[in-house]
Amino acid sequence: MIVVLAGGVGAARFLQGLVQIVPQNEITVIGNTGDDREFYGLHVSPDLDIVTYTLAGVVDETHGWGIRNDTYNTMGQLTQYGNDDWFMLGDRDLATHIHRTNLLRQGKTLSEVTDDLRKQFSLGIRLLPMTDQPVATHIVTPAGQLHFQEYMVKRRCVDVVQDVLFVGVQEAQPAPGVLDALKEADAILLAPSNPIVSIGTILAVPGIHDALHETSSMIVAVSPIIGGTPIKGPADKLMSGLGMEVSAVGVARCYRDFLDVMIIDKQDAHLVSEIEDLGIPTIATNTIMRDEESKAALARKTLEAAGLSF
Ligand code: FO1
Repeated sequence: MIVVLAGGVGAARFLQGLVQIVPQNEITVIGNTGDDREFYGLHVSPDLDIVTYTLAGVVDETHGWGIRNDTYNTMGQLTQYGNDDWFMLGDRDLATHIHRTNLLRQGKTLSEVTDDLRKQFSLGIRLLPMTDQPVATHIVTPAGQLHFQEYMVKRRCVDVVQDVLFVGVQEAQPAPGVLDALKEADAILLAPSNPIVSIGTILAVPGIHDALHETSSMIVAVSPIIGGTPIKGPADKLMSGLGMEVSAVGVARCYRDFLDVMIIDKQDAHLVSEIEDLGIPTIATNTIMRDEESKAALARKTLEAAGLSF
């Protein structure tokens, strides 16, 4: 079994490569739920949905989230009633959130609902939320403590980042299957996702970091930072706000106490020796996932780095 720790868009694209090489029933994805938030009383799980929609081939590729060719009639009506429109939920996407919320209110866990949605989209992978308990990523800024979606989507990352908090994480437990998956994996891959608010959130769930430290599986990470800039999202602002170096070296430092191999982009080949000085063997290759071929090539390289061949 290949286990992938995943955030949103970068992880979903990486997984599109992985499923070209590894049968879906040999892949377990552990997804970040720190971005989850209620909108209009509905439970929205952006990172789980991005993975599901992308692998199902229905994602809106221009955004990286939501459903392709969705309409926004409900949103339009809601704004006429005076509601906020900073978080755009398409009509078909809303059906996912209504369905999820309905099942949660009936007493199902987020793991059960996520599995139901995975089946609805005919995916063969196993998709586990990092936890079934509520955890919310908050960004501490001079303007106050903001939910991650408020910081990123509503305020477009303009606020200075002073700290990042995972509210509720101390009371959270890994979702059923998460620790066993990490223990029994043939390889554990950290997708090119934000090391603070995607992978970092997963690592903050009590027990997960220790499981990575203790597992005998090879652990390989792909840097989401290329040439000092994230491919997508605010990783640079979050890392610099927390006093970290915004580079593949900074990413490697986040994972240094359990990582076996680091994959960085070939543009950052000059950083290989610096990362290897941390005790982490490092491979420089193309990590820009432009098309299906480059996604598959990156997945293959990552599996090879874990000592696996398919
Ligand atoms: N991101 C935006 O920048 N603007 C949006 O209006 C927006 C809506 C949205 C709706 C559903 C969903 O699952 C994701 C959505 N996202 C939106 C993306 C999302 O907030 C972030 O990309 C993730 O949280 C980070 O992985």
